Amino acid sequence: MSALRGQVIFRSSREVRVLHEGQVFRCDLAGRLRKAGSNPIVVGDWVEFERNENTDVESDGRVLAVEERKVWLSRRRDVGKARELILAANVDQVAGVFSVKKPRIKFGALDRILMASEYMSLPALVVINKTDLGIPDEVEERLSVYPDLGYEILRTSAETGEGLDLLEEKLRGKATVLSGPSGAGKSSLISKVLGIDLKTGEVSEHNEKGKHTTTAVTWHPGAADSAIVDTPGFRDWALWGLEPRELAHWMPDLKKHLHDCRFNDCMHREEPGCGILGAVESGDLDPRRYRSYLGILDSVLERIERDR
Ligand SMILES: Nc1nc2c(ncn2[C@@H]2O[C@H](COP(=O)(O)OP(=O)(O)O)[C@@H](O)[C@H]2O)c(=O)[nH]1
Ligand SMILES: [Mg+2]
Ligand SMILES: [Zn+2]
Repeated sequence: MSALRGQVIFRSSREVRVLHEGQVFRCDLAGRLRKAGSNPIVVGDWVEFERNENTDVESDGRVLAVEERKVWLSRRRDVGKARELILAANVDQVAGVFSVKKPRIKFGALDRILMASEYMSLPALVVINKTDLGIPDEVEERLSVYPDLGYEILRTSAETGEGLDLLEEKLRGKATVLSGPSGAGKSSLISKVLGIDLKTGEVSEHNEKGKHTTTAVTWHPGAADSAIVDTPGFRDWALWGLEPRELAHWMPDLKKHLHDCRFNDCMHREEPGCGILGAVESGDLDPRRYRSYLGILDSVLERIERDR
């Protein structure tokens, strides 16, 4: 029996669901693919699988091999020892999804998601959801730097439908991975855009972070080769794989001034002749983005120290 080709749309410790010509096959993994190790098979991977001839077994088939990944979005795992968590592979773009309130947008997390996207050369956009709750001026002001950096901002409300047509247009024909804190409205937006009914979570008053309702990454196929990948929320979006010395390279507004630094190994903190510090002083660089860089640099260095 010949092998078939399909794409992983879901995986748990027990099974992998593979989409092949519009049909979903629940597959087991060949032994060597089940072995621990980091991210042997992730949502978005293209795989070779075979169907089970034997109808007595519960699964529909078995994954034999995983094709090489072209591109993927990673962050660092929230818990346990330092490990890469690949959110999704073989996507075309990233959308950082945040809400104005409940939970309130954290720009540090947004900047990290954008940096991880730059690192993988994936285009990224910013979705600000829950516009029905109003966007404070201070948030609008902070957001205003992003379009110039190449990140389009979409303002949506899954509640009232505002901005959903434009969101749908931006997602059409592409595979997009959504990442953002729990409760921002990722699953609600996907439900609305694709006309499906995903479980969404209530955000309790005392816990602005919201409940983790989406517990596994899921690839939702849409019309015409489009797909939206839902991912679980996070406590703290931590970067994976980016070298501390190169962090500024992944922030386009900082990168612009790198060639002005006197020293090659400048970390842009208080080194003399730093082009980035100079740009902050002359007003060519948004001081909040610079402070965000410093915060991210600190946390990356701190984690390296802790992992030692
Ligand atoms: N007011 C308001 N609430 C929303 C909106 N979108 C989602 N929610 C609510 O926010 C909560 C979290 O939504 P969910 O889609 O589960 O967020 P996720 O964790 O990012 O997937 C749910 O109670 C939703 O009903 C919105 O645009 N406006
Ligand atoms: Mg969700
Ligand atoms: Zn510098």
